[in-house]
Amino acid sequence: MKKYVYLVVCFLLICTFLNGCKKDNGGTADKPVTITLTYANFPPASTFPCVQMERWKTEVEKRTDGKVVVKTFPGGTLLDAKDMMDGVIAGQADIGCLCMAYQPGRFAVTNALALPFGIKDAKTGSKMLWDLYNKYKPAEFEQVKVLTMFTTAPSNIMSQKPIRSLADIKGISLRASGGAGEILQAWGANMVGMPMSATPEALQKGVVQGLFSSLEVMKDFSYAELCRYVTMTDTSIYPFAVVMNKAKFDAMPDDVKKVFDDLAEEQMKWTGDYMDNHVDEAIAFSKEKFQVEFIELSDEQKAEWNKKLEPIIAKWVEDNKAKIPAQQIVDDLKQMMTEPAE
Ligand code: DTR
Repeated sequence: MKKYVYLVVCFLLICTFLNGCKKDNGGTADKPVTITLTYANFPPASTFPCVQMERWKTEVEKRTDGKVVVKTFPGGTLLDAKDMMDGVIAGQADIGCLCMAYQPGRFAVTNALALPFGIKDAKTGSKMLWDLYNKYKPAEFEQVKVLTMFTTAPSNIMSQKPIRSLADIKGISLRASGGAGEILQAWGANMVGMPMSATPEALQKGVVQGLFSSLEVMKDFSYAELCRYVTMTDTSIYPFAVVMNKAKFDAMPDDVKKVFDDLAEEQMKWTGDYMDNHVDEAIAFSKEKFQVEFIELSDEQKAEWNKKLEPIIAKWVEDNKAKIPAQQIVDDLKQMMTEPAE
């Protein structure tokens, strides 16, 4: 009998020991503890926010020698577009990628990038956003660790009917978000606000007759099939941020923190480049596969369209100057536009 009691005690001790090892993610002396991080994203896996997420994951896993494993959740499977920031703060995901235009009031400083400055590409926009963030370190990011930021390429109008003039755009329902929406309104369109992830259904159901965004979506969401016309306006970029739960980041070992910090600016540049190249690919794809017509406005028309946008920046300064140094931000961005992106 004594022998059985002894065996049961031994068995229980072994179980307790093994269970303890499991809590350490299998860590042993020769194999260090693995840190598993969840990374939430709102659009489908093939789109640029998710492509940059997979690139970050690959780099982190490589540079930490497998010590960090990143589990990615595209398509809103862990957090949706508008829940991203709060979900990361609450720890529902360790990391999240958010489009700041979807919460314009919350990210007042960084959303200044969406004003119609005429920023020429994602490479330039991403660098400007990163520099602006680092200069002002806005309070809205105090509760998180910012892992990187980047922007889209400039927005253009994708539509089911040709838009060749301000008369053509009048009253057409076009989808946009945040600052870009005000631009559409200034041109006379009926702006319908919603995140990109809700747009395919809205287009299919005829709720909108087009959208205003960077053109890589013509390929990534197959909008080229539904929108056979693009009016080139090259206005307004959308700023994005990748944020991490602060407590989770603070608990990381120093060498892992360094890998994340070293990657921040590099990831911003990588994404800007990827976006610009991918826009070119999407234009070629749209012309070849769906014979999409790309409509160029004449110089007089461009002047006429741009004139409509003139009040927008001044109004933004007026609306925001009590909360943030709005005029200084506008002056900074105008200055940054003149500097090379490299
Ligand atoms: N233009 C913004 C942001 C955006 C551009 N490309 C994508 C792809 C997937 C999600 C968001 C975006 C927008 O229209 O929402």
